Amino acid sequence: MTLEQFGWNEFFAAQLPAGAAGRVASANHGRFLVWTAEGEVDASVSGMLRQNSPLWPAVGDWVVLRKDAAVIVKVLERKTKLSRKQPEREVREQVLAANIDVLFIVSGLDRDYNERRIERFLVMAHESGARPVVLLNKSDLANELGLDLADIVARTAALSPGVQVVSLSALTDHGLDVLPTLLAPRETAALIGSSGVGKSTILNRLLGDERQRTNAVRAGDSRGRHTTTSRQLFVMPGGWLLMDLPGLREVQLWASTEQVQESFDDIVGLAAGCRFRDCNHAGEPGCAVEAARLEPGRLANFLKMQKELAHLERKIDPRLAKETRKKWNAIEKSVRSHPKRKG
Ligand SMILES: Nc1nc2c(ncn2[C@@H]2O[C@H](COP(=O)(O)OP(=O)(O)OP(=O)(O)O)[C@@H](O)[C@H]2O)c(=O)[nH]1
Ligand SMILES: [Mg+2]
Ligand SMILES: [Zn+2]
Repeated sequence: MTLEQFGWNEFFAAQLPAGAAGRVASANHGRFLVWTAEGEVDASVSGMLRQNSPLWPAVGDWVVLRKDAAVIVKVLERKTKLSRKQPEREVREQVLAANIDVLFIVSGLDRDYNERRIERFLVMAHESGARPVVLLNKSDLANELGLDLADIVARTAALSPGVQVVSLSALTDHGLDVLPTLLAPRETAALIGSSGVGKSTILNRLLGDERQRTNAVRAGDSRGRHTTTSRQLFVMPGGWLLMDLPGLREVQLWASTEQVQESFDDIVGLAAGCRFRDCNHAGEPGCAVEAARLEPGRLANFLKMQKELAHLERKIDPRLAKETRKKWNAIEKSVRSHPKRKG
């Protein structure tokens, strides 16, 4: 194999004109499987890197190995990185995957389908720098569930400007052949979504091999059983790369408030017409956003993510804390008083 077959390109070559690099294909308790031109290496991380956690390798990273030793000494600058706030830690970024060109946000068309969760994944994708594509899997169940596929695809596409939505079935292979066409040769994609949506099944079908374990969802609520437990990269037929990820239980964002605005350009566009420039769209007079009568869940989710990220920004920069506290208290009060929609 050549490094190009693992996704090596000018972006990385510019950082490392000479020398041997490899790509992290999987990680397991501080051990990293690294693909090099000479073969797979089971590598550890140098003491220097160990002390400098921002440089900790993630799956998908390009790394430099010590000469004649299976030790990672350097992580190359990332083209993109998929991050979330580390659960249970106040302010720590967790890089889930590096150097992803296309992010497949997978949702099941069964009871997993949740527009608010898709909106959240879309913010995460936009922040990452990868191109998001939403995959609505299990289309074979549409009839049984009484779903109008075209309608649900259109509704999903309306969640974010320009985002592509593909309905497919990993069970019948319907729509699967579209996926490879969404990438240029040697590009890398990753599959994210909740447990049980069929990420590993999609990977297996595209690979033509049952390489990843899969598991039936619970009958009552379509929830998965967290079958995949580690992130892993695969070379696909046709020369692209695909990463399988464990189902995400919770997605706490690691992004900026601006990033939320980029994902909700309808709300930002409407906000230009609000009477007050600093309108919170939460009961102020002359609010164009509220007047537009968007789906209430969408506005509430926008405000919720803005609030969450403003909180994160304040934690990172305590000087912001005082300024914004008042504003968000007002929003919270108003959002709470909005009737919640079921779904
Ligand atoms: N009906 C139907 N079932 C599917 C489809 N794709 C996957 N499944 C089933 O959904 C269940 C969960 O699939 P997995 O591939 O294990 O899901 P996953 O997203 O990898 O789950 P985690 O690894 O737990 O995150 C399995 O029983 C699959 O057979 C599909 O298109 N239609
Ligand atoms: Mg899986
Ligand atoms: Zn407003």
